[in-house]
Amino acid sequence: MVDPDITLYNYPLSPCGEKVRFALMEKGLPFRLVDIDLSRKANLAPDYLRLNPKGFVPTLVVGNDVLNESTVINEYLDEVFPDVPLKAATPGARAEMRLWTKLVDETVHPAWPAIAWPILVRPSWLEQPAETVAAMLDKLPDPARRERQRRMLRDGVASPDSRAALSMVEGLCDQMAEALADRPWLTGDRFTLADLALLPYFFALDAFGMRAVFDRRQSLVRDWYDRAAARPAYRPGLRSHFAADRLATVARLGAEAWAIIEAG
Ligand SMILES: N[C@@H](CCC(=O)N[C@@H](CS)C(=O)NCC(=O)O)C(=O)O
Repeated sequence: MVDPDITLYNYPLSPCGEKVRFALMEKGLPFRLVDIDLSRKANLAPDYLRLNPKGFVPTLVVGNDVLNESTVINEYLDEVFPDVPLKAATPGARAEMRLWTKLVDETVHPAWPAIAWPILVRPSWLEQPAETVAAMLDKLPDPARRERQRRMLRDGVASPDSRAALSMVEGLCDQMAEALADRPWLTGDRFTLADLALLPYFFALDAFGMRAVFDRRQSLVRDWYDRAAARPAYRPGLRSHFAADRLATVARLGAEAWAIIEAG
């Protein structure tokens, strides 16, 4: 078979983009990776907005198909490239799988920027002139998103948004532990789009030096994460797919954020 023509527009450590990248790796599909630098708002450049009108990563281009929305993209990938299946085996388990991906889309991801943004983006914004930052904020089309970024720029992880997001992660861990009580993966014996949807958030917490958030809370979630990160698709380990200097930077920034969180 001729290799499919696949391009992923992503920003390293952005969970939605990584979710799609991990799915491509699980399926052993070759792809080109284009970095969209969110810290410089490259996602709002007119050429990129033509691919993704909401100005989000990821975008996946497969031949003539231009795809947005990570959950939709992963379902598409599983349909078009079914050789390594990533959907649960039975209708009941597939329904469960979709409840997890729905939870990620509706609850986990909307809260997530309050943890990640202060670490991944805020430091570089603080180094820029106030007018440049104001202009970047003004470009954001959604007023609620714009106001949250303003709050997080001012307060970092001390913002109420960040505290609420960490409680959300704790509740999520409890829910996952319930599901994992009698099985290795969230919907059964097979690693599915449900596990894939959550893995990037846990990887990011690990990369930020914050895995205590789930390690301390639920050993079943800790073991799930270690099992997932060691899957053959990511050999020699999930970390090896991220630039070492980027990981070192986020670990340093994460440690500073964690000290503020722990001080409460
Ligand atoms: N529902 C979308 C959400 C995508 C999304 O929120 N992407 C974030 C990165 S994880 C983004 O591009 N943010 C741009 C910004 O904050 O300006 C999906 O699942 O693809």
